[in-house]
This record gives sequence, C-alpha cells and structure tokens, in this order.
Amino acid sequence: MTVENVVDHPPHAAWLPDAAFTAVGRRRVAVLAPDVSGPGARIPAPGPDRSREVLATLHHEVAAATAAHGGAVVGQDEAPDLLLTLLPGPAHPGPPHPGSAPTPPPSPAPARSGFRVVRDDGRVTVSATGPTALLHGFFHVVRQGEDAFTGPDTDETHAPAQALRVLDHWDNVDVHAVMGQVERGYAGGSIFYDDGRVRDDLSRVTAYARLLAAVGIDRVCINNVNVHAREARLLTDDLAEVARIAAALRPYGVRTHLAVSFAAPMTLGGLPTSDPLDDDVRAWWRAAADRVWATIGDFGGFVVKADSEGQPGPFAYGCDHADGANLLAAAVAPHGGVVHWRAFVYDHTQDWRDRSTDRARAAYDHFAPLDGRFADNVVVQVKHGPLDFQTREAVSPVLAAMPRTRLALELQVTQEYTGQQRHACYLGPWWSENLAFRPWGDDGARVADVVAGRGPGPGGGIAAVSNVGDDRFWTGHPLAQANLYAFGRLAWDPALDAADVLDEWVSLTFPGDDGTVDVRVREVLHAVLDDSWHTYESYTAPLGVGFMVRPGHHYGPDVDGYEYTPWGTYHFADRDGIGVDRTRATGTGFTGQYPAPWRDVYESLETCPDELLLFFHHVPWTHVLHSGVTVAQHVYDTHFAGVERVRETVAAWESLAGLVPGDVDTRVRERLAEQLRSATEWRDQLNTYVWRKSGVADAHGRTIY
Ligand code: GCW
Repeated sequence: MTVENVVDHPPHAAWLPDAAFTAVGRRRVAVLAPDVSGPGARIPAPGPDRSREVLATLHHEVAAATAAHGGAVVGQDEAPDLLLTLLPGPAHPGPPHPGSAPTPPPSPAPARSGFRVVRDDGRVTVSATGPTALLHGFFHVVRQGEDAFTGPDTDETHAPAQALRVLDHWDNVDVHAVMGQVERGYAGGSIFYDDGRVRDDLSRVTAYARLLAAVGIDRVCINNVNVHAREARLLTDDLAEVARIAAALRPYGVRTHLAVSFAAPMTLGGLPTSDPLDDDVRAWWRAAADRVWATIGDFGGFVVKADSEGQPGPFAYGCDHADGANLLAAAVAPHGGVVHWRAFVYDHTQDWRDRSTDRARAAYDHFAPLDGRFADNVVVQVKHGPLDFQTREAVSPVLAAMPRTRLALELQVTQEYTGQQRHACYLGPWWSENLAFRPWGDDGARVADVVAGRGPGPGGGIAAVSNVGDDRFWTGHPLAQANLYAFGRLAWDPALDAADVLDEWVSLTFPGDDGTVDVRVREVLHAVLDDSWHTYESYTAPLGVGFMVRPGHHYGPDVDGYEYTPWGTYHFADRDGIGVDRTRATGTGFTGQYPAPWRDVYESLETCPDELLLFFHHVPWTHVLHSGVTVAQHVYDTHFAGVERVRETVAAWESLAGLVPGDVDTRVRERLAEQLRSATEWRDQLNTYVWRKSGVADAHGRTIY
C-alpha cells in the first residue's frame, strides 16, 4: 500500500464533487415519497426495506446539496423548483427504449426502471414508480446542472436501454499469490476485502455505490470469476459478511451478485459429485440459494465461469453448458434471481504447432448449438470479441448466433490489455463501435439491440469488469475514471456519443470555483482522451493481430511472448508475412461463424477492413493495405506516429499546470511519463521485430534497431 492510499485520505470525489450539486443545491427542492411501509402505503414496492433505504438516501442527498449551496428542502405545496416524486404505479409492461417513437404515457407513471422529467416554466418534476429509478432521475438532474432548469419546457421519459447493467469485480478475498488482491486490478487493493477478510469499514463501498447510481448502474458482482477456495466460501460460511457488503451497496439501489464455483457442492457441501443432473447436487444448490436470499432479500444472482481456464464445470460429467447453467437457474428462480453464465470457454492447453485449432472459434462452437436450451433466467455473458478484450478485434459472432437465448455483452473497464491504467486510454469509442456493430449488415439490429432484447432474441443486458480499487483516485490513473463513467452511461443509452459522454464527465469532475469548467481544461481533456484509444492501438499490436504483450501480467511489448505457448493467441510471423488465416477457403473457417454480409466481407482480402486485416488473414509484409501502404510500412508509420502523439499528450497536459487540482496533476504526470516510456518501448520493439523478420526497410529511413 502506498502512502497516498491510507485511509485518512478520503477518496477522490470523481464525478460527484460538491460543485456538481451547485444547480440543484441552490434551489427549493421537494421530495414527495409516501412512507412505503405505513398504513395505506401507495407504493407496491418489491421489498419495502430496500425502498425505504433508497428513499432515505434521496432525502439525504437533497438535504446535503441544498445545505451546501444555499437552497432549501420544501414541501410540495411550497412552489419547489424541483419536485422529486415517487408515484404509485402498477408495474409497466417494459421500459420504453430510447429512440422509439415518443408515445405520451396515459398516466404520469413511467416504466418502473425509468423516470420522467417534466420542465414547465423552469420548474422541474421528476417522477418514477421505484425509488432507485427516482434516485437515477435525481442524478440525471444533477448531471444536467443549470440546463436542467433553464432549458425550454419539456416532457421526457428516460429508461435504460439495458435492463441488466452489471459491474463485475475480479476481487479476491485472499491476496492471490500471482494475481494479488484484485485479478487484473490496476488501482490498488479491493474496496471489499483486505488480506483475507471483508473490510470492517465499508464506507468506501457505499461511496462507490453512489458513483454508480449517478451513472445508472444497479448491480455489482463482488468477487472474482476465478473462484478460489477462500472465495468459494462467500456463498456459505461467509454469507453474513456478504450481507454486510450488500448493506453497504443497498442505500444507492445497487444489488449484490456473487461469482460461485461449479464445484461448490463438493468443495463446500461435501458431496461426492457436482454433476448437474444429480438430485443431491440440485438440492444442495437450491438450499444454498434459499440461504442466500433468506440472508439478503434483494440479492441479484450468480456469475459463473465454468470449464474455462481451469475452473470446474459440467464437462467433467459429460454434460454441457446448458445443463450446468440450468442447474443454477433452477436454484435461483424461486427468488427471481439470474445466472450470468460466461461464454469465455476455450482450450487453454492447445498445441501451438496445431494451426487448425482456433481459439476465436471456441465460444461459438461451444455455445451456438445450445441456443434455445437455456432457462429464462440464464444470461449467457459474451466477451465483445472472440479472443479476449483486445485493443482491436472483431465482434464476437456468438452475439448473432443465439436468438433464443438471453445474451449479455461483456466489456472490460479494467485496462488489462489497454495500458493497465498507466496509459491514458479512453475506451468509450471502442465500446460504442462494438455496440453499434450490425452483425446482419446495414438493415439489421445492432449488438446494442441484441442485448437489449430489441434484436432477434430476448436480450440479457451488459456487464463489465470494473477498474476500481482502494486507490485514492479509485482507478489508479485519474483519467481512467472516465471509462467507468462511460460504461455506466453507455449501458443506459448505447446511442450516446462517446465524446459527449466524455464531455459530461469533464463537466462534473473538473469544475472550477464557480462550478463551471475552464475552457482550456475542457479542451485539453478532449485532446488527451478523445482519440487516446486509437493512439494506444497505433503503438501496440498492429491491424487487429492482438496480444504481443508480456505473458502473465500482460503489460508492455513482447512480440513473440505468446507465440509458442498453449494459450491459442498467435500471430504466425515469419520472414514472409504475418497474421492468422481465419478464412473458410484456406484457414480455420472462423469467418463462417458470421452471418452475411460479414462472413464474406471478412473472408475477402478486398473487403476486409485494414484494422482487422491480421485478425482474419495471413499476408506478406509487402501486402498493400487499402490505406495504400504495405503492412511493414504501416507498422513503422503508426508506431512512430503513436509515440509522437503521446509526446503531444504530455505537452498538452503539462499546459494545464495550475488549472487542475495538484494531486490529480501529479498523478497524471507520473502516469504520462510511464506511458511515453512504454510507448517508446513498444515502438522500438515492434519496428525492430518487423524489420528483422521482413527485411523491409522503412521508406522514411527512421531509426530502427
Ligand atoms: O483476460 C483474461 C484474464 C484473466 C481472466 C479471464 C476471464 C478472470 O487474463 O485474468 O480471469 O480473462 O475473463 O475469465
């Protein structure tokens, strides 16, 4: 633990500094929310305790904001500027979707998970039929600031596109010998656990839930999907401790989920088997789920990584993933629980000599044939790409292959392969690209529609691996907060423009003394972050080939690091060329997993987009890209340019001296220095590798080693 992380430094306010509440806080605000538990209660709440707590939070937020900024809490009849009202309401059939035709609701009650905002002559009314939705509506007004009150009259309904919006933590209870407290964590220790136990002080967890509520996230899975022996016990012996975490998340309407081990009936229950078809195993899971919900009434469900990278699963019993998932689904169904079952299944012990086995194919090969066999409360959670959260890869074809299954998209906010929160890399544009991808071509649904249930299938929402730890800035790199913010906003509304989302984040996070952001600060943050993902891509693995990172920790360049390993992540470079032939004609046939038109677009060298060329094709170093340069020259050009862009980023940031808080400035400068060092290393190793392998000289005669 570094000195800056010690508890007496309160965590950074992120996107909720006091100044963010200026507009709301200086107004007269009324909260109209009848006591949900009293006689004649009007609120048909699905759990009165949860409703009460979230409402208490709302009252508290309003009181704190008005006390800090000179406004007042008033009654509904005292001409409030802002009225927050919890409506009685029969549950609505389903949330309206952004972009769908605005049909004015017959009653003022919007869908349960959404809220309605009416502005009439500067007076704003936010209404919802659930406390958490009302809290989300309150934060919507906070986010809009003065504009919330000064805009023209309006009547809008806001509802999340994705009904399920989850953040997964890969946090271990014990400090894992290799992975540490947080697997792939780059922001210090866990906010939940410290060295073998749940933390006594969970105030940080509530502060986290508050940040999440402000971007509309309402579910968190609190432990690593690699469930080790110690962590498995969260499900049983440590349930009371899990309940403490759930209690810390609940005031902000965030539900708790647990990652569980498929072998739990044996390792925790003492049964001789974990066979999903065994009656005792089924009974064990049912009893385990009953205990969980008896302890935590608003518990969300289980997340499972099975038969993947050494985790136990149904294959051991000759069963498939539908058998496995349905076993758990039956156990949680009586409680309204959901099972997130991950599709990240592949052979991690493959032989690098064998070129016919293609890791990219694996998820589709395992899961597509099971379409239609999963229970209604199973969500199959699919990584956005067929490999593993790379800076650039194709969209997973599984997302277009299971119309009778609830599919969720899985993103990675923690920057395992995108600079590990030492490099500034704003991922909003990358996620937007994935969400907007249309697997069936121009007239078909987008990935965002598929997971929202507006495509061919029922939809399972969106999940992402969190980038948060006990670091004072939450995310190590202060600018990595933008990724967490953007995930929440895009999960709510995937049609938002990533640069606009960044702008919101800047406005909330970097207010000056008068509550507004200095023009220069705004400009520089856009200059540093808007295109930072492309910059990162430009100095790392080229043209979608992926990996080339140091094995194990995955930081920094190592071109051949994975080339002769069992992990299935190869680039096949030799003196003649580079890339993975995934065509049907001569390669692994992976292109055939896509529907038209992509199966043909990717198959052909003529039409395959440059940025994915080496993901789909093995080509000579001298192959000329659509951009007009050869593959070798592309590597040289992008790597030289990428480092130059990092230099410009450093200079741009340094020009902000005195305009951003000193602690943020110091931390960002440290990180940028490391980014420049690392980018230079990437440039020189990649360029040198390509030059030595190919013998193709740089057309511009720059220094290559
Ligand atoms: O990206 C890989 C990571 C593993 C992770 C795995 C997964 C939790 O390197 O650390 O394990 O993906 O998604 O399950």
